[in-house]
Amino acid sequence: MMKKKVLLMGKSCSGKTSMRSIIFANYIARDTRRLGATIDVETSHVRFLGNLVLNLWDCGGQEAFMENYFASQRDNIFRNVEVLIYVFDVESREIEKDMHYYQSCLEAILQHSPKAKIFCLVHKMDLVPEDHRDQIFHEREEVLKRLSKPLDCICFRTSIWDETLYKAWSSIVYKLIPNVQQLETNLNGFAKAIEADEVLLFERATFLVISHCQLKQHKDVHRFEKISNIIKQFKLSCSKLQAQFQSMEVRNSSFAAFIDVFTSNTYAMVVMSDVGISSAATLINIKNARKHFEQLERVDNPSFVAR
Ligand SMILES: Nc1nc2c(ncn2[C@@H]2O[C@H](COP(=O)(O)OP(=O)(O)OP(=O)(O)O)[C@@H](O)[C@H]2O)c(=O)[nH]1
Ligand SMILES: [Mg+2]
Repeated sequence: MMKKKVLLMGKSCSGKTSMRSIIFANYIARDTRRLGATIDVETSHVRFLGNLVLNLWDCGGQEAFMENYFASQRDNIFRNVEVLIYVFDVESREIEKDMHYYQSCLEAILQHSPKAKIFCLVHKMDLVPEDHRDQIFHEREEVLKRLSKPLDCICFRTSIWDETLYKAWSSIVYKLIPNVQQLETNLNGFAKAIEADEVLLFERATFLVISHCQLKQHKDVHRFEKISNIIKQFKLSCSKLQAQFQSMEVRNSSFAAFIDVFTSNTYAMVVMSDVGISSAATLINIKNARKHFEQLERVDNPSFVAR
């Protein structure tokens, strides 16, 4: 078992518990309005891809708690951190104070976990008019990158009301999967063998994209996170009817797309533009690849343990 500590920080009401609940606890966006403020730190373990366990530390952002994290709890909070996710409310009126806390956080990270990867989420972007979003995000990103030096930070714009949340979290967990390269190489081989345009692997519980391979260009660069979002919503609707989502096929005159249970921890999506290849053939190909990919995810696979 490989455990990775993920710190979720940012001021109170910035949306930390909301995003955690949507990605890892099957909440829908509307339900997050009922969440109360997090008291101190809420830790949870999320099993990801079977062998990887994400140890999420959702740190309540009220000032009294924050001050404590930097003082008496400093060691405990900032030790052994693999990833820091800092959430900023884009509509915050106290930007200077937010930045001050962010920098205190970075100082503590630099001291206790200098190798941690840092992600900043400029969150609640739905509250900004659409034609201002690019500009505001780029301004914030520039400031954050400058303030983060000598550490590097990767910034995302997010909102719980659209697929941007999935894009950010997919990119974050992607950096945590030990053998992602090997998965991708194998996926590539698989896609070529079955003549697919594109193959994606989704983590089973969260429906985050953890690996993909693209053999043909596609113009929609947001298609992965859109699918994550749509299928997750669909899965939730199924479970309300006590039904379990298993597989799906969409077919028209120009493509066929299949989503199917793959390994014990993943779903696969296969997109084919040669519609002459029958569904049964593709489904058998997916089935036949299962065993091989199952092997790649095993904890005793040397490349899984290596990194
Ligand atoms: N408009 C909008 N509201 C959001 C978004 N994300 C979260 N919220 C709302 O923000 C409020 C506060 O969210 P929480 O997730 O409890 O905030 P928190 O960061 O965990 O706060 P603390 O636990 O006090 O640190 C809730 O009412 C959410 O519905 C978003 O992307 N857009
Ligand atoms: Mg909270």
